[in-house]
Amino acid sequence: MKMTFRWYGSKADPIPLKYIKQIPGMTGLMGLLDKPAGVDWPEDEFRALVDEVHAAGLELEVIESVNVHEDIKTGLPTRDEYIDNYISTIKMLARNGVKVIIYNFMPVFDWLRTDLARVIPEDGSNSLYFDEKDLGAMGPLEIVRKTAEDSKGFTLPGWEPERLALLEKTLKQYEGMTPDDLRVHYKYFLDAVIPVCEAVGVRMACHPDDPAWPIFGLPRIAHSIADYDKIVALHDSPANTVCLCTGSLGSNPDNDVPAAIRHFGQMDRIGAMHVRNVKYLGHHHFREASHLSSTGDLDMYAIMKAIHDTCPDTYVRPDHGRMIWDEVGRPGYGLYDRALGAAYLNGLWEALERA
Ligand SMILES: [Mn+2]
Repeated sequence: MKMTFRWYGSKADPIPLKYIKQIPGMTGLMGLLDKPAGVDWPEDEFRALVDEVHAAGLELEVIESVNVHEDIKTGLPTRDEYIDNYISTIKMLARNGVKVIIYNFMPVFDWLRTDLARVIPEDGSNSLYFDEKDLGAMGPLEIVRKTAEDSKGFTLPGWEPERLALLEKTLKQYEGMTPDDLRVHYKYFLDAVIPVCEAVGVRMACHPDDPAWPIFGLPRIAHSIADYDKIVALHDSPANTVCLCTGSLGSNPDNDVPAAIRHFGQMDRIGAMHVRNVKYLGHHHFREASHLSSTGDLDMYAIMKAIHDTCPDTYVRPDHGRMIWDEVGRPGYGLYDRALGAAYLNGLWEALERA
């Protein structure tokens, strides 16, 4: 297991790399470049990021948010140009030491919350929160406006302004599209990129829908074991893998998260893990909890044991944390609670190693 940390780059992230390096057991980052979907990432810019990360004594083997352009997801004729750019980016990342690319194939919204800073009554910290009842009154355009207002000035992954500017047009393109239609477009994409990944030694890892059920009538195809069975079958290859995010899949109590890890771990189809805990508050109603099992509803020991038993060499990062100790930062991506989460997960791992 390689313990890693998401980092937005020195211009966009208030957390210095040396703080991340000081978290015990931290080996590297799940990094990203803030680029619009569809562009071919510039190598000089990426190389500079790699050099900066290496200079801090950390690795950069996992990259997140190489976003898939909506024209690919909706199957437009213009998709081939964007797929060519994606392939060029895969090759560039591989040349610069990247082993895993985390992405998603979600229409329009890659994650959704109704409150980015809901106070947790027990201790006064706050975390990301979702209640479908609150969403009921809001359409997609209103939730976008609210999320932007609540983001404290930070850009949020999946909520990039250029993507959202086209929201109305994009939503129209999905009208009438079924999950099967979306999978046809997905297969076209995978058939193009996975052979390239095999050739250059990179694994694609698909992040689940978050929350793990359909929203706004959009087709969503990555929120259960059955969904992922279909995804890995679209193009059967060790390079076509799952980014198993326990908090995203676990937002739906119907998903048995440790069983999902075992299932895809045994198949060698887990490219990376996001590990966090969720507290259920009702139907389609939850908040994010600290990583400690007893503060939420996921069994974090069972999750780490499933990783230990079936995919012990994978990359793990503590996913979203709460905001604690009056930290001001990007919702979900503060330093303190994620550092506590990493320490706790590393503690579980040490116990599993010694048992
Ligand atoms: Mn995640």
